[in-house]
Order: sequence, then C-alpha cells, then structure tokens
Amino acid sequence: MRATARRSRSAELALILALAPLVACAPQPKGADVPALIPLPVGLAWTGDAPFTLTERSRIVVAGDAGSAPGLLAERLRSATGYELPVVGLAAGGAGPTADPARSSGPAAEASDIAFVVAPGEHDEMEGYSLTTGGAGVRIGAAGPAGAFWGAQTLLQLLPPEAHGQAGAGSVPDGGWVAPAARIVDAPRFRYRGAMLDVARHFLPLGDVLRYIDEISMLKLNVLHLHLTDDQGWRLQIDSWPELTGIGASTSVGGDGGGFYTKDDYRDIVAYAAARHVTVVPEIDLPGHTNAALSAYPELNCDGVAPAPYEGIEVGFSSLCAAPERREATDRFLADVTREVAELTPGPWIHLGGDESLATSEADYLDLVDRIAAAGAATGKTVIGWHEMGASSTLPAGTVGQYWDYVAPRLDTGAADDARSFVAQGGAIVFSPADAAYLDMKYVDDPQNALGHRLGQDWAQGPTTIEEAYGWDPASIVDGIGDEHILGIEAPIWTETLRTIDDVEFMAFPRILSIAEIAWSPAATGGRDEAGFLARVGAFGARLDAMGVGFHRVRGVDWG
Ligand code: TNX
Repeated sequence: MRATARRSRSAELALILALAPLVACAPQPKGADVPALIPLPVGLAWTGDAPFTLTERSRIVVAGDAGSAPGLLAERLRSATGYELPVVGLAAGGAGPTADPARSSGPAAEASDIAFVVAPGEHDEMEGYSLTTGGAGVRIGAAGPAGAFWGAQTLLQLLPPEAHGQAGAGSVPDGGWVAPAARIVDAPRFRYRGAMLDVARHFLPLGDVLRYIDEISMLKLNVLHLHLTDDQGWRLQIDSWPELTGIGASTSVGGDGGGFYTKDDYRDIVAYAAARHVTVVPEIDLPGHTNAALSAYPELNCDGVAPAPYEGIEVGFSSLCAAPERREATDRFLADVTREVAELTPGPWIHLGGDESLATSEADYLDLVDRIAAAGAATGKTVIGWHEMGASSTLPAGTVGQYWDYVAPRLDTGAADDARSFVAQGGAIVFSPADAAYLDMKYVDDPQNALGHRLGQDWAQGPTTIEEAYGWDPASIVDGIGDEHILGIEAPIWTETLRTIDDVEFMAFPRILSIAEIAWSPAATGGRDEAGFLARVGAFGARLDAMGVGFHRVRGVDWG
C-alpha cells in the first residue's frame, strides 16, 4: 500500500520503477573504490556519466528551506577537506538540467557545486529525496528539510571514506574528491528507525550521546530512545523530586560512578538530535526497574523504607507499590515525572517501560501499568511500553508496544499476544527482537570471549552474528502484524557490561548497519541479498575508521 501510494503521484518518483531494473544490473559493489551505501536506497542507478568532483571551489547552493542540511554538510566536509565550502542561495534555473525554477536569488550552481532544491513537488514524502551526481554537479531534491538531510547522508557515502573524517586542509589529493555518477530516488520503509542507549546502568556524558547521534543519523536512523532510569540510576533532573538525581543518580553498575543530565543537558541533546532529524524518545522505566527512584524516596516503597542504591545487574526485583496507602504518593510521582519529561520533549512519544516487573502480582502490575500509561497519556504524548504492557486491555488508545522477544516468538512469554493487544487497542509496534537487534549481545567471534571478555551478554539465544542481525524481517515476526501495524524497528544497547562510548561503539558497529538497512530499505522480494550487504559492510569499514569508531572486524566480512 505505502509503496503504491508513494509511486503514484509524482513523476519524479516514477523513476524508481524505471530504475529498479538498473539496480539489478548494477555491478555488485567490490573493492575500495565502489561506494558502499548503507542503508541501500530504494532506487539506485550508476549512470556511467562523468563523476562529480568536489574541489576547493565547490559551494553548497540552496533553493527553498533545506533546514540544517546544507550547514551540517558544509561543516562535515570542511572538517574533512579544509575547503571553504560557502553556503549560498541558488539562482533561478541553477542546479543542472532538472532544476525547477528556484525562487531564491544568488549565483547559479556550477559543476563543482552541491545543490539542494527543496520544494513540495520534489518528493511525495517528507523524508524522501532524489540525488543526482555527475559531471554537471550534485542535486539533492526533497520536499522538506528531513529529505534534504537524508539525501546529504547518501551523498557523503558516495564520497571517499575520508569524507567522514577530520583530516582537514591538505588531505584531499590534487584534483579533488570524486563521487561516481548516480541517480538515486529514495524514501524510508518505516517512520520509526530507532537506536536505544541505556544511560542508566552506566551513565554516558553528554558529548558521548551527541557522538552517538551523529553515528546513527549517518545511517538514516531517526529516533534516539534514551533509557534514562533503571535500578542502578536515575539520569534526568526532575525539579519536583530532586533526590531522583541526588541519591538516585549516585552510582551505576559496579559502582563505576554516577551522573545525570540536567534539564539544560537534555535540551542540548534534543536540539542536537533535532538538527539531525532525530527524535528523542525519553524512557522512564516503570513500575519495575525502579530501585534508584525507590532508594531516593521512602514514600514510594510499600514498607516505607528506602532500599540502598544498587550496583548489580539483576533485573525484576524492584517495583513501585500498588497498595492503597501508597496511591497518593505514587500517582503524584507519576504525574510530576511524566509532566516534566513531556515538557522537555518536543517529540510525540514518551516511553514508560513496563518490562520485567517480576516483583509484583499480575493484578498489581495491571493496576500500576494502567495508572502509569494514563499519566503518560495525560501529557498529550503517545505512550510507548515494552511488550509486557500489552497484558493490559485498558491502555490509552494508540499506545505503542515495543517487542523484545525473539525473531521467532516464544510461546511461554506471551509476547506475540501482548504485541497483538497493542494493535487491537489502536496502537502499533516497534520491533526489537533481542536475538537480532540487541546490540549488547556478545559477538560469536570476539576472540576475547574465551578469555571472559566483559563486553556483552548472551541470554538472547547466545551471541549474535552480523548475519543474524541482518537476516530478519519485522513483518514476519508476529502473525497478524504486518507493515501497516509496524511503526518501525529499534536497536537497543544495554550497558550492564559497557562502561564507555568505546565499549558501546565496539558492540554497535558493525551490527547496527544491519538494523539501519532493515529500518530504511524495502523488504526485498525473495529475501535480502546478504552477500551484497556484507560486501558493502566491508567497504564501510574504512568510513568507520575515518570516523574513529573502534568497531569489531567480524568474520565473514572482507574488511579490505
Ligand atoms: C532485558 S529487554 C532488559 C534489560 C536488560 C537487557 C540486557 C528489556 C525490556 N529489558 O533490562 O538490560 O535485557 O540485555
């Protein structure tokens, strides 16, 4: 349905169909000089024209409102090349033969320029874009700033890996950098393309979160889910309950130090993400995973006694209290916290957890979950909950479920039924199957595993290969839940065993490339081309090297 609607109206997009056969004919990317696009675009043709050359004379010319994309592209390429790369308005008739008459004034685009043309007719979808590269220049067409930004990400991947580096002046050989001539028309399969960072088990400083935003947005992921609270720490300032980030943020797993984001820190994260078309989804994990909150406020505990801060890695032992005598304090806590979090959050979603509440009876869990979800919905946000929340049949309409069982749902978890419950209540599903999409699962081939490497867990069907991370489709997991009920997918990374951003990057890369491609690229009829994907991953390694990402060189990939 979506694909048909997308193609029907726009002449521009009719090209997708025309180009589709060319993709099949295009040579399989091989070697270092063939660009490795991840995620793979919908329609891609290597046109065989003269290549585009980025030189010190290149400019970024803009017609229409391209948002932050031209400025961020200029910044990226300036730090890679040392070029000046001025951002200027585009004159009427500029940007090559396919340009629309542009309204802005300024110099016409030249062959060394990168032109953004943003106007309603450029694409049917706000995240879609077209990209033409060749001897006549670069033209990125989009209907709005998001499409312009994703088009710029694709352009960067057509340039040499060093385009993602910081080498600066003098690093580009004489004659400039070349991008092969291509014609791309592209749009995402899913609206929600997420990555989750657990900053509760180990706190990550603000700068590390921004770095991860850069890394995920390069892959066209557009949601950063921040797991802000858990047993080991509460990481977001809440003015009405200040001890949440007093006692509640004092430690972490292993006693590796505490930490939290002030409201200004969080606003900085949201703004940095928004400029990159990434929506922040804050998670306050309730009613379980709450030892940090319970340690800060005795009145939230059934026995009125605050437990000690927790530094272990067990789950399922803590809970808010469902007893009537704690009702007033608990509901006030829920209302205050969800209100303050929602006020800080421009995005449409608030995640309220709901997972692994093993310390409550089913009846108490349902009572608490309904009160939690109602408090979230009262802020005007759409509530997201881990799939266990689907046990309630009285959720606010439209509540989104995040599925974290396996690619093949286990019967004893009831996860498939829970997922269908959200759909029955007018909601949708985000798929994060733990045995494919959990980036904290160990690698099969990490040689240090045998030495007891501390990085990663293996509870989800053992370690996870990049092939397993790539070899699943969200529409094939739960019977009755197809694309029309799937909001998207997400790759969580839990940090019980991960202490630093280097640890996070080692576990995330390269497997997050798989998740990004499943989130964006169409489900191929007849299955995904695993060999082609692994070839692109191999070529992408040089790009990760240029970025300084310490990724794991998994076996089965030719890293060159
Ligand atoms: C399960 S998945 C959890 C987390 C753990 C993770 C470790 C889910 C909703 N909960 O509490 O950190 O496994 O892999």
